[in-house]
Amino acid sequence: KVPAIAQPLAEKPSDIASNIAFHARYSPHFSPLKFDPEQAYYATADSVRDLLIHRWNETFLHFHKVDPKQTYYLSMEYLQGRALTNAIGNLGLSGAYADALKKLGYELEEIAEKEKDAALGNGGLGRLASCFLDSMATLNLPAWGYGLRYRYGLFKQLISKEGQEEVAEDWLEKFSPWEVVRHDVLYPVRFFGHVEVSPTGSRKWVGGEVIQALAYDVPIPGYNTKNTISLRLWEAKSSAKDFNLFEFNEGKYESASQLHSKAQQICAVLYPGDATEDGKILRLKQQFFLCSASLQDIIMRFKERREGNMAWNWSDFPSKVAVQLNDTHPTLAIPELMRLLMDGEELGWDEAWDVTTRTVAYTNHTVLPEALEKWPQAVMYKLLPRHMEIIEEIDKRFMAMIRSTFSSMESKLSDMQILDSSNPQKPVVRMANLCVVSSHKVNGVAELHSDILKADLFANYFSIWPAKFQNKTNGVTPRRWIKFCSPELSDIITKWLKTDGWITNLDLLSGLRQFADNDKLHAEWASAKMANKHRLAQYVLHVTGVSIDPNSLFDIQIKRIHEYKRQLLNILGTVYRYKKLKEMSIEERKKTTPRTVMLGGKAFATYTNAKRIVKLVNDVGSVVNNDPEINNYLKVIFIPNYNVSVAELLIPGSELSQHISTAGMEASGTSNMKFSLNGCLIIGTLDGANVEIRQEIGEDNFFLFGAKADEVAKLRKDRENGLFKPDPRFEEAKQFIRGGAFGSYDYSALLDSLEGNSGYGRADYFLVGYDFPSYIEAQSRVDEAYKDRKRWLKMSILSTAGSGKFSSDRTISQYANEIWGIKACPVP
Ligand code: DL6
Repeated sequence: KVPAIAQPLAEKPSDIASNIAFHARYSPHFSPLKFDPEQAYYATADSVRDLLIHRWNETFLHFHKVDPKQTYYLSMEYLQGRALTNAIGNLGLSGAYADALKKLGYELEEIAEKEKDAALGNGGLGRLASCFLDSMATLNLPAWGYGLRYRYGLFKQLISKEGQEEVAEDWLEKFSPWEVVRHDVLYPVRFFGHVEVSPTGSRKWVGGEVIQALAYDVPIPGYNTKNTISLRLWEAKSSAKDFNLFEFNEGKYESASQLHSKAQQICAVLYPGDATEDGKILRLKQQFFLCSASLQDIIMRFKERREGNMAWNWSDFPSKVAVQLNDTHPTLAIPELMRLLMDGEELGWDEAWDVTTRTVAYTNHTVLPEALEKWPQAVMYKLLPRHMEIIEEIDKRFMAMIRSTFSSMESKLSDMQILDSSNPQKPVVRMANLCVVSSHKVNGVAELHSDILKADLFANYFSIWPAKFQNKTNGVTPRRWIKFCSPELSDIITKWLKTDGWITNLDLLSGLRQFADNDKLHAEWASAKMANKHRLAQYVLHVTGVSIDPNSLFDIQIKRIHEYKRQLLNILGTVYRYKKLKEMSIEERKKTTPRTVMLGGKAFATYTNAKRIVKLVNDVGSVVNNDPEINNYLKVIFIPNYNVSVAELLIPGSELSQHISTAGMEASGTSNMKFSLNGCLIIGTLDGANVEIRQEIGEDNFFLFGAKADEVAKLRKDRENGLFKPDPRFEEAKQFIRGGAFGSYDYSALLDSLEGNSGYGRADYFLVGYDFPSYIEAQSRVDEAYKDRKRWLKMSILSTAGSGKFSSDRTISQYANEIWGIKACPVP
């Protein structure tokens, strides 16, 4: 047992200041006696870490003692962003730390900006996982996250005349003060090799290469509670015995350290390109590495908590452990749990299958066919021979069950099977099918999306297992996404609601509805929004050199660049607006609503059309922003290197945000929730969570346009049959670009994707042309609404008031009650 310490931890400003000074001196990371802002950041983080470690240890001990059922969230992605402001805020020490730093000559905000974002994810799915961790901790739930410690997370986006350039983002360049390496938590993970069968028929996976998984823990503090949970990130390493000293001394440097470099590759980057076979093997290695290390750890903990108890049984496992698969990326957890139980713990198939299926649940986050993982069987056999045997057996038993129990479904078997060998040249494993067959619950992430899963993607499974399917509409943490990123607005809400209880019970926001017409609240609301707009304008000037007017309407679209998210619709609408402004007289222009259109987001490095969209936005901006006739009425900004901390500036400063995906294609969206929570109005389609947001905040407060999800298939067919007639305004906007209004770059390949009827296969698959007229008409309604300040402010307040449902606390409580069966376990 570690001896107790008598000294209390610092929570008063003067004690905190001396604790920071202590760390600056005695936890040195730089040359001695330097106390510049960066050093002050590390010393401050070290001092916060002391407090977190204390709570963390208590939480761990408490869970160990109580032995509650615990959830393990397996995710290949976490978009944590910065930790300092969040940790101090969750500890309730923002004021104390600000005062302490003042005593040391610094502002808290200045210090906080020195932290690099931890961007171990691509977009919505990873950020959702991070919001979920915050809610799990805040709700005192016994739950942990598992992920990978990528050396290089999401790339840094540079913008030049050529468009987007990707460079590695070095979040660990110095080190992260938020992780603790656990040198005692180390598991072997095997790849390749073969299966050995003993004379008794038992099977064992042997040979191949074995890499060690080492745990790095990141503390996740709950808000206003002692509970502090873990995000455990695995790092791959080889051991000294894998280093061939003899070969090295012979000058064979590469072969001497082969396994070292293989280990390094595993966690080198988030989502390595998987177009080649080597790329596929590396990505699968990553996925298996996460699953195997996490499950070995979970089983170890299950056993450790049963030490000295002779009466336990493996069938107890699902009453102590829930494993949630964040999309199909950690699907290999299913055959790995089966393998560990059968080959390691000597359970029979039926018992292992019963334990596995009662433990694992799966969340689907996409219906896009290209995002539904299918791994070549040949690659799987090579890398994971024992797992392929298990998957084949699951598939065989599943088909036998369908034939015997649901014989009417026999004609659907080829769609439902896990192994798809319809193309004998390229047989694949369908990971989503493996998840559905092996999980006790399957959920979508918004009502519309879950309905589509039941009616379409997983319809056959739904017909045999209706009780397996659920909806869990996504949510966002109100701590990061309003309380800490918009403190002015938060204080106003607390003042008018006469409680800050809304921070952990977001439904209380509905209490603002009664004040939606109140002039005094309007004045305070407008002033907080204006302060946030000024802050954002300063940032835009800093990163782009363009000055924007805080009195113009701030219109923002920030998300990954993808054709289905339709940034192209936004920019074509903006081009149309620009052209119309050019055609107006000065007097007419003066009557328009001045706009600043901001777009931000990263395009996947090999996604050509997405990169062309980034370039187009930048080219349009260069022309519009330098056009002296127009730039008082319109500005177009591309925000470079969009990430979590940039979102924390953009969202509070926004007034209109665009969530304009083709209906039926965006599973949920979560930035829509953050915007409306911050009193920003939405222009959007009936897609993903937009549908529920509109219901909650009221139809009158949402600028709706576009085709509905159930119309999309017919519209695509009509188009193929030559029945689509483009609106002249759509043609005008495209023609303006083709004519060279925004420079000499040839945009025809991008614009051609919006043309044609049949013959191209996917002619305007995303229906930009079809939705264009209703989009610009909705934009005109926005312009009119903005002119009426009182009406706009009321709509803004009602947006915040109607956002209560979209707290990740609500989402996580539903997962806890309806999927995991876990209960709060607060540290006394
Ligand atoms: O559920 C979180 C997030 C949703 O809000 C987005 O609508 C959805 O696109 C995203 N899905 C993915 C899927 N990636 N893969 N595979 O990122 O999930």
